[in-house]
Amino acid sequence: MSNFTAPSGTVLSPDYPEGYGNNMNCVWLIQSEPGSRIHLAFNDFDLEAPYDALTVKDGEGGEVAVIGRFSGAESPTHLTSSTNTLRLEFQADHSMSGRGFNITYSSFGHNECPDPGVPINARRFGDSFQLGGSVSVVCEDGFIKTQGAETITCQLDKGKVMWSGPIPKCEAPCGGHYSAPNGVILSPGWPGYYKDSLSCEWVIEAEPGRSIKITFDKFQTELGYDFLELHDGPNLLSPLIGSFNGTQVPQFLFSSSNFLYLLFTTDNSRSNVGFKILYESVTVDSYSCLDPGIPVNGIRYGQDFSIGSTVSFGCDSGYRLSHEEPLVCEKNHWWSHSLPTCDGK
Ligand SMILES: [Ca+2]
Ligand SMILES: [Ca+2]
Repeated sequence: MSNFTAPSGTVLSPDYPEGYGNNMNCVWLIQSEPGSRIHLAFNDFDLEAPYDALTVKDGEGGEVAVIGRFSGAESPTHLTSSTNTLRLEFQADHSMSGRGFNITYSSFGHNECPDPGVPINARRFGDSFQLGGSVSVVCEDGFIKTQGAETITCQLDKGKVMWSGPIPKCEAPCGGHYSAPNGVILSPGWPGYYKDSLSCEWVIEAEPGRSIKITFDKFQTELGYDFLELHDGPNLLSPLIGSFNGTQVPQFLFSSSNFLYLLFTTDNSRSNVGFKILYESVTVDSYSCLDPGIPVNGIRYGQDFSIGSTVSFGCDSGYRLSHEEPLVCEKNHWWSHSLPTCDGK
């Protein structure tokens, strides 16, 4: 049994995150100042379901309430006690283990709310956690709020001081319709790995008469199984610009119209970091094509992008061009072919 009496700290399962042992029976007792309460934030949680479990008990002596029993990957993100004593009991059976858990606790006063921390992928404004205080959370570019309101207020609710709603959470969405002049599209789960069996659609819309420029800031998917398709128009029926997987993407791409459609599909196993794509609405020059870009691990011959001109490409040693045809800037301001890639030999 371990005792914690500091105002804040971290509780880790044995050997976290390598996996705990078998036949475990561990107890952590957290005690804060009389009159204060304790807040738990579950940063990571993975136990063998349903055989290994963590039970959280609130109180001491004769008045102990079980406020949660958790197994598998199912844990709340936050938990708050009503008393100044929390008891965490962890039991593991005779075989198999998960990653374990990483929980941080902090104590807070009678007339305050627990420190909500700074949610990941977000910025927090305000640091008054006292009764009547409020904090706001704004998601970083590319993320949307999937839980909680933008502003939470520390208030009295049924005799208990608590936040007016759940602590906001910002996540990268699976799809959406974007019409800002510029922005970011992230694979769901970013900056972590994306999930299996996804089918996410994004539509980027610029003002009529403008084009959309896409820049690949980061791209890595499971080679041969997880694809990002780009179509030159508003939907799946629009002409295909390219279907990308692995790490081979052009530096950037342009739409010929004011719409761009993106479809990300993943199969049922193995994932990767995914992608970070920047988009911006640009004006097309009426006498030329847009910069076609340069393949990763390659070079371009030719700087003239006016209608009728030609550019060609080469690759660094060890790489081979996916196609040899030069690109010709056609009358519709669109290159005759897609940008070749340089593939490892
Ligand atoms: Ca087990
Ligand atoms: Ca996959």
